[in-house]
Amino acid sequence: MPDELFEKLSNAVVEGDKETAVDLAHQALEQGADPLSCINEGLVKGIQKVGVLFNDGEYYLPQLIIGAEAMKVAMAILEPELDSTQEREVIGRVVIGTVEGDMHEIGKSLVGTMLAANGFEVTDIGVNKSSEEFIAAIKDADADIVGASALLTTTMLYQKMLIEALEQAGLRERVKVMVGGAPVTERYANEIGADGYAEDAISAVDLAFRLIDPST
Ligand code: B1M
Repeated sequence: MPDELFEKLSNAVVEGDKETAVDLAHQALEQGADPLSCINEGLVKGIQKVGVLFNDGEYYLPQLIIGAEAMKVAMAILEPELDSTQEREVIGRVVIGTVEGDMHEIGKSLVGTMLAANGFEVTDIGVNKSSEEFIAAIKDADADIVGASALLTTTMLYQKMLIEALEQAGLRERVKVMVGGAPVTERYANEIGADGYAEDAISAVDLAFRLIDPST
């Protein structure tokens, strides 16, 4: 029975079916299923499959978004039920946000959700965040990685300013910086001294793994 339930949860994410994902998460808890296994064997498998389909060109952004959303709503039901003794192994702590002056949140949230789905502890500080707000969150979360998203050519500059602010705050050695967003390029990331650039949410997860452990 649990195997069947896990498969259904996985399928709900693959199909981006939020309603079914929510129903199944409730059903799982009612039936006494282990919430951690529901996440790892159901939702994570589903979002990984979505990632593969996206990489293979069978899925496009909309499917990636609705898959991540279906995962997010089911996670919101299952996560509070996890015993403190069975917390998932945390790969690393990430603070993510959209930079100052920029209200675009969809891509940033998708990256955050995908990182969380892959075992990172993610603090999403939202949009239009100043360097000071990023820095306060990095300190609060004791973050290993900070992710700055920018969707406007006019706000990309704030990714550079964040790196400068981290240097001034003496945090640059302690925290890896990853940047992304539609106008951002690998070249720009190198120019401003970021540790990495990711084009999309799937490569952001790969990058985060590499930033935590360069041998992966
Ligand atoms: Co705006 N907008 N927008 N917008 N908007 C763009 C970005 C634009 C390209 C549209 C256009 O003109 N073709 C253009 C920017 C032009 C430029 O600067 N070169 C633009 C503009 C001009 C504006 C306004 C100035 C419009 C106006 O008011 N005159 C205004 C600015 C407001 C502000 O921020 N101050 C504005 C407002 C808005 C809305 C609020 C209406 C809305 C955002 C709603 C929301 O987020 N809640 C909006 C939208 C929806 C878009 C488009 C249409 C779609 C953006 C999106 O969500 N894409 C966008 C056009 C486009 O991108 N084609 C556009 C889907 C999302 C999944 O992709 O965000 O790229 P994306 O994220 C990807 C990758 O980039 C990457 O992974 C994600 C997933 O694969 N990624 C990262 C993103 N962040 C990452 C971080 C990482 C790693 C990877 O590490 C940390």
